[in-house]
Amino acid sequence: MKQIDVKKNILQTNDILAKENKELLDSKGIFTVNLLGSPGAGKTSILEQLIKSMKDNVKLAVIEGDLYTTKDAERIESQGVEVIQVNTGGACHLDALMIKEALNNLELDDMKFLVIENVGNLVCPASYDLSEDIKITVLSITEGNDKPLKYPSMFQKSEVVIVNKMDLMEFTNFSMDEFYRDIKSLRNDIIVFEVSSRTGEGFQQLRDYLLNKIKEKGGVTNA
Ligand SMILES: Nc1nc2c(ncn2[C@@H]2O[C@H](COP(=O)(O)OP(=O)(O)O)[C@@H](O)[C@H]2O)c(=O)[nH]1
Ligand SMILES: [Mg+2]
Repeated sequence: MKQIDVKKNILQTNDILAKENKELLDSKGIFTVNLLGSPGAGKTSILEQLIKSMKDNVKLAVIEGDLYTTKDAERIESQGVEVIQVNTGGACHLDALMIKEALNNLELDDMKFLVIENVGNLVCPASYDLSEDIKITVLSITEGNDKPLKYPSMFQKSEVVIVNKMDLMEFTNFSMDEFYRDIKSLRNDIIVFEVSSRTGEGFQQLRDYLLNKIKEKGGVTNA
């Protein structure tokens, strides 16, 4: 009996396309982030804060992944930043082919920073390389302490985790001690930023970290 491992084939094809995208992005010196997290964790809100404080320093663009709507892309566009909406038609993640098509529609010259907001989901997007330099997962404290250990793959693959909604700490039973213990057990070298996209707390450090990464990749910033 012949058996075909569809998942393996799909992932291999994805990796080939992701490599091609990466070569293009590297040749242009574009630092690329794959932004991950549950629906409602605050991915778009974090992007809005970052764009506000970075768009004068560096030419950036956003690829917005969503099941059906253009709501997030409209939020980004209203800040005057180039954005491409990718609707997955119900699929739970973006893939490298979608990114390839988005890149064909973006003005890449002079661009130095690209953020891909993935579909809100803590499981499927972790398996798909989108040609990013780093993965950043957003965890809001209202989601509870159990999420990193329940969804380990996404956190293990992320260079950075942003703990969002710190302004709501007094209304939750979230424990930062427990969070650090769990997250370090999954990935000891993970970098953590504690922020609130409501108050702006913690964004200076996150912005400095990203600007540094953009500079390392060759992007000129006037920050
Ligand atoms: N209190 C509070 N609410 C937040 C914060 N960040 C996002 N939100 C709210 O959480 C909801 C989901 O945010 P959104 O950015 O759309 O999440 P996404 O689905 O991950 O992109 C919205 O109602 C935001 O206003 C935060 O730091 N504090
Ligand atoms: Mg969003």
